Amino acid sequence: GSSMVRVRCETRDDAFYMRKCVELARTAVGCTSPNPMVGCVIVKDGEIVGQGFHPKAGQPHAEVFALKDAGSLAENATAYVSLEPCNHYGRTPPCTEALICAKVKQVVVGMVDPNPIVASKGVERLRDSGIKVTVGVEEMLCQKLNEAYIHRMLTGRPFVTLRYTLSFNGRIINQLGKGAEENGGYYSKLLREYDGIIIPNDLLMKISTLPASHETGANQPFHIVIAKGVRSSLQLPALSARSKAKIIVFAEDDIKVEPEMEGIEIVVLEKITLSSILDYCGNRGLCSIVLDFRGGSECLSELLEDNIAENLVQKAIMEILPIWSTSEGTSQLPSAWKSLTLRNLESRTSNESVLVEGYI
Ligand code: AOF
Ligand code: ZN
Repeated sequence: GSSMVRVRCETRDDAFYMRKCVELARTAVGCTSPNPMVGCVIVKDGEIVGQGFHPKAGQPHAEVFALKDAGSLAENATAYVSLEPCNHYGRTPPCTEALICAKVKQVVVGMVDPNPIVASKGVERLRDSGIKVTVGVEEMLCQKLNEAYIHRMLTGRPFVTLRYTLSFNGRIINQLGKGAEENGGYYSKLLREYDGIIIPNDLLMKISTLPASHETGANQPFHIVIAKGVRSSLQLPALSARSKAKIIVFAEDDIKVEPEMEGIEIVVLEKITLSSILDYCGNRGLCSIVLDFRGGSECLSELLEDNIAENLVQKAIMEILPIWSTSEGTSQLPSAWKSLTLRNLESRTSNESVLVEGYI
C-alpha cells in the first residue's frame, strides 16, 4: 500500500531563530534574577552553528556562550539575541566587544535593553563598528519573556502577580486546586519563576509548611512575611524540605521571630503598606513577587485596600474550582479596584479547574 509522508515545513526566517533564542533563554527560568533571561544563536548559511543562554547573574552572558560554541564559524555569521547586547562592564565584560572580536557580520536583536546603562548604546556600538543591526524581531515575545525584569528596570519595583482561587459559588477561597502545588502544577511552576511570595501573618497559622516549588532543581522564592499588627513575637511554620531559609519579615515593631534561623531578615517599617514592601524588595534586587490572595486573610485585604495598591499589581491569575465553599471570610477584591479591567486574557482548562490570567 502507499504510505503518506508528512513533512513539517517551518520557514527559517529571522522570527524562527528569535523564537529559538527565547526558548533557550527560558532554560534558565527562575535562575537569572536580577538579570534578564537571554538566549542567543549564531547562524551561518541557514544552519545554527552556536547557541547559548545566560544561566545566572554573575556568569557570562548568552552571546559569550553562543560565540564560544560557534568558534571560528562565527566569522561572517549572523547572531540572533533576544535582548540587545550590552555595552558596559558589569560583573562581566561587554558583549558588543565579543561580537565585534568574533567578526560577526550581522546582529538581530529582539528588543532594546531597558537598563539605562545599556539602552540603545549596545546597538549603536555595533553599528559604529560596521555590523548590520536589526532591532525588534518577535519583540512582544521577548518582552513577555522578561516582563518582570523590564518592569523593575523602569519602575524600581518588582512585577507583582496577584493569584487567587475562586469557588463554584464565586468566593475567593483559601485552598488551591488538586495538583497545583505538586511537581508540574501551575503553583509549583509559578514559585519557581518568581523571586518572592508574600505571606500574611494571619495565614501562617493555617499552613504547616512555607510554600515551595516542587519542580526539579527549582530556585526557591523569598518568603515575604507580613507581620502587620504583630506586637511581640511571630511563630513561623516549618520550612518544607525544598525551601531555603530566604525569609524577609516586615514588622511594625521590634518583634521576635521564632524559630530562630540564620538568614532571616527583619525589616521594621513605621507603617506596612504594599508600596513600602515593594520599594524595599525592589531595592533588595527582587524583580517579581506573587501576591497570593487567600480568602479569609484580613491582612492581605488591608494591603490591597490601600488606595494606590491597584497601580502596584501588574497581573492576575485566577484559578476556578468546581467546588462549593461555605466558609466565611473575604470573598471579593477591594472596591478600590472597581475601575480596573484585565487585558490580554489567556486561559487553560483541565478536568479539575480553569486557569485565567490577564494583565491589569
Ligand atoms: C546581554 N546578554 O545574556 C544578559 C544581559 O552584571 P552583568 O555583567 O551580568 O550585567 C547585567 C546587565 O547586563 C543586566 O542588567 C542587563 O542590562 C544586561 N544583561 N545582556 O547582552 C545577556 N543577561
Ligand atoms: Zn552582555
